[in-house]
Amino acid sequence: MSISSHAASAKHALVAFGANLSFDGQPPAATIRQAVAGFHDEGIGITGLSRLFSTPCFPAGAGPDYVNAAAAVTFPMSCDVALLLEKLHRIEARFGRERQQRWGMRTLDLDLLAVGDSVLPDPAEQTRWRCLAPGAQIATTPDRLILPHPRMQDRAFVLVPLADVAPDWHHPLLGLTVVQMLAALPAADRAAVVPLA
Ligand code: PH2
Ligand code: MG
Ligand code: MG
Repeated sequence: MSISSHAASAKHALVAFGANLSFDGQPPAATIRQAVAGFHDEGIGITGLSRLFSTPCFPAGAGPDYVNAAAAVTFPMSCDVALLLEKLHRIEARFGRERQQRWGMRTLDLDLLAVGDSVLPDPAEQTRWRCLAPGAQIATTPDRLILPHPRMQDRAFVLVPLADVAPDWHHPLLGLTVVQMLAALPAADRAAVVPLA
């Protein structure tokens, strides 16, 4: 029988929020809270939302501190990953995001971290991007979507918020949970990610 016996009515994804510039006179934390409301307008359900955190800019000194957060979301079975990404870009645009400089300052950054346990475009390419040397990480940008996000395992500003909403999500290639990836980072990186009052 080709029809799944599961009543699978939605797909699941993990999204990271980041902002370090004010938009329309309001600070990054307010932008992130409003963007959350914007998800509903795009037909994306939020099933879990982390606390908001203050995090030092990466690379250090490249700009103001960020506010970071993470969400677990659901989206319709009829929506493919490209359409989900389009929706996220549309929300970014509503909050003043201009795509200029890579790793530059931004009013709102929404990064798709994972869609279930999907690996895109394939395990070899995901691994190649994940294992890129630091210099090459700065110099090259993938021209297609890589999932899971190739840098997620490196960044406390992603994993600390994500641990609020999906501590047990397994990286499909590393075989580690969010909590385990976080434990593998330097303690100083984790300690620098501080909940907003
Ligand atoms: N995002 C970046 C570059 N640097 N630093 C922090 N702390 N948080 C971010 O979300 C972030 C960053 C590129 O998207
Ligand atoms: Mg981004
Ligand atoms: Mg980003």
